Amino acid sequence: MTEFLDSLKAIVGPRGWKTDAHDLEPYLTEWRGVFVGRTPMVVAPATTDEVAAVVRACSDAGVGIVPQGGNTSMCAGAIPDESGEQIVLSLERLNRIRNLDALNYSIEVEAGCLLATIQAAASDGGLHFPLSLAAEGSCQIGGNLATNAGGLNVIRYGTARALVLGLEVVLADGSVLSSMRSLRKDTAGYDLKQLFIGSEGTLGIITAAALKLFPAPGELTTALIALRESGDAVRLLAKLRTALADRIAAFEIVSGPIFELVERHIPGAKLPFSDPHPWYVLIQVATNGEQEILENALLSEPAAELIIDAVIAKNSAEANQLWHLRHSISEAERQHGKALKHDISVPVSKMQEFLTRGDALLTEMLPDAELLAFGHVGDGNLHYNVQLPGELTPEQWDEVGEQITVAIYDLVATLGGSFSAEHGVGQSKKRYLERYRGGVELELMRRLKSTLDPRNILNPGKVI
Ligand code: FAD
Ligand code: 2HG
Ligand code: ZN
Repeated sequence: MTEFLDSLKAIVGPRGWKTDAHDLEPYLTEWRGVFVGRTPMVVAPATTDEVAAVVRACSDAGVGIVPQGGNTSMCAGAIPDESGEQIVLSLERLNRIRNLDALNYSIEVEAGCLLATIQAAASDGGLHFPLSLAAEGSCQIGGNLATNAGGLNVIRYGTARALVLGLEVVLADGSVLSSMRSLRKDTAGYDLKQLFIGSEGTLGIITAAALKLFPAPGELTTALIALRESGDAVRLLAKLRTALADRIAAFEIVSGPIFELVERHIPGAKLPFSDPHPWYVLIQVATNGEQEILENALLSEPAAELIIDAVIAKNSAEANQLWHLRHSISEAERQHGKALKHDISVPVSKMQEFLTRGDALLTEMLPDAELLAFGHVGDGNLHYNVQLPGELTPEQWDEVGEQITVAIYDLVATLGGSFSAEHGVGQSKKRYLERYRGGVELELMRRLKSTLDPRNILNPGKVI
């Protein structure tokens, strides 16, 4: 092993590796702290050629590589296993913006660029990169693409996949596949880049991407709306879409108990209503200086009859305060304690049925469980998280937790949905892929994996 590690050190140079236990620690613990892995070394190549050389060396030695971006995965996808034999390959030094082509509305970036850096570069160029999520200050574009991240603005712009024009990927044998073409149209053969988007580092290592940019959205207006029941959020969206069409940039649902957690755990967080309400929707609309567009849509029937109360942000400071509440949810939930995370999707038309049947199911199985639900209504994607009663032993927690998770996922499957909407499969959801994506679909995934990574060195033990 020492000789092998020395060969990696020689490829990346003195600034490109870490072996000290204290330095390795942040790369080994996932965001929630539930899974912890081990590794002899983190390598951080600074160029695509260095990534390729590291992969070739690992392939020759049969050593597993775990690609890591910002390590914000919600399913323990970016940390090594406990064997202590897998190398972590951090993309953090591969972080240059290669080119912004304003006329083509595109930007070429390296995989280790922080999402927030790309948003800022687009904005500095007078344009807009719409992918946005609470982890945007620490997640990297390579990780976003490897997980096909969703986030807050999917309703208007689509998931990460929809924002990709071209990709550069290091394959398992160390060869470099480049489709860095900034084209809107290209029907020359198979669209190979799609294979790597959402493959969670198991089919190749993304080293760069050509991304779509959009016109700056102009003034955006945010409102926080209080509702009686969750189904009203789906009904409200349908009604507002008629009035506002694709001006709606975000439409997020949050349950009352979730915002209570945010107020309890996040210093300074305060809802703008005097009384708590059962459900809330946070909406963002491109109003282009005409705030009354949103106000009128909310005040007129049929939307108005669904709304108990609403606050429209008067300026960007007030809007930021409202979004701060939304961005703080995962952190508040983490501080509240271990919860079952269910990142599910169903067709939007089935959301109401899912919520009604899901609630009944939880009440029947474990009346003391606390439902912590929020999510992206327009995408049919709910974070249907569940806190189990504190008095359960760890063994009971695992057993009861699994029963509840399977019951929820079974319901999702019955409604034509997915057990993983935007966070991926990683380690923690691997067993469900077998259960819910069997047959030809899973068989083809396995064939792809063994064709593209015959020695199983790319993120071994994840997804499949
Ligand atoms: P990592 O966590 O480092 O890696 C994720 C996966 O991608 C791993 O399997 C890893 O091996 C692989 N990978 C990373 N980089 C590469 C690469 N260059 N090439 C190949 N494989 C690679 N997700 C959403 O979809 N929507 C949200 O709204 C959202 N909100 C979040 C909020 C918080 C507070 C947190 C902590 C996470 C959130 N996430 C969300 C989950 C997470 O998927 C995203 O934060 C992000 O897409 C992961 O990027 P990352 O750079 O941290 O990737
Ligand atoms: C979000 O929508 C993220 O904020 C995180 O996808 C979800 O913490 C979660 O469960
Ligand atoms: Zn989400």
